[in-house]
Amino acid sequence: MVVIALPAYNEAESLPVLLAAIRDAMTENQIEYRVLVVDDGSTDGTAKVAREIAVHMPIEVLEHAENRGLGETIRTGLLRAIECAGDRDIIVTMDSDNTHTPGLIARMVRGIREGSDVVIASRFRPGARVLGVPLYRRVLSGAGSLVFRLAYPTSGVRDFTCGFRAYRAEALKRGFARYGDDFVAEHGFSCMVDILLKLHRAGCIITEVPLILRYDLKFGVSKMLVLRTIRDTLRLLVTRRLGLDSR
Ligand SMILES: Nc1nc2c(ncn2[C@@H]2O[C@H](COP(=O)(O)OP(=O)(O)O)[C@@H](O)[C@H]2O)c(=O)[nH]1
Ligand SMILES: [Mg+2]
Repeated sequence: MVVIALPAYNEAESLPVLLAAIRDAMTENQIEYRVLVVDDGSTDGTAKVAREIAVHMPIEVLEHAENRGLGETIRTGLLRAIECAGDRDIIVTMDSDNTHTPGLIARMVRGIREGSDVVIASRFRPGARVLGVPLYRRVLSGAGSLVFRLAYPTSGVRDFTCGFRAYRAEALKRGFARYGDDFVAEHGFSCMVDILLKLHRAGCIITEVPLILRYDLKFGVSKMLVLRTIRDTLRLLVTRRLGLDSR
């Protein structure tokens, strides 16, 4: 089974489109699945929309009473996902803004079955395409990739920050067993790097498949706080690189 955890903050508009695309992709590929929508204190009825669609689809809705940020939302989703998942199952995270194509999940699942513990949908592999992303964001993610590849060479990884990933459930279970809630210690968008560096340290095999990022189909504006994400990510990089955290 594949458990798809969707962090969602004010995504009432995009969820119906994304969830229908997930259902189609899973049906086409005959993949047994369930979706966990984690509503992070949205004010636009995100949870209500998700519950309505749950009548037709295997969806569970989790709710934070108030907005707590992407890190805690990912943590809530992953913790629930490892509860539902057996060791052989696969846990996928993706953005809820309709920019990540669920059709790629089948390939990511195959990557796990072929021996990876983590498969990243990557903007930096041959065949990847990035549509509709503003230039400054492309420069930023390119620079992020370069800095991490130089400072923290991680076999198989070029895209450290993308939110679209598949994990072997057993690898995430080991991560939470080792670090507890601190497995996802970062509160903001830097949580994606945080998780990856910890899984790498735990000896996970990480590979990538090319992503076609459809930012041109995005509903609403980006919720990433650019300066805060740069600051958090650099701090994380320096702390890890200098070994200031012992784990
Ligand atoms: N839980 C939570 N999720 C958020 C928050 N901000 C953004 N998200 C979600 O994180 C994902 C990434 O945000 P998005 O706006 O797509 O960022 P971008 O793709 O980098 O421009 C989406 O699924 C959002 O709904 C937040 O404050 N809390
Ligand atoms: Mg997005």
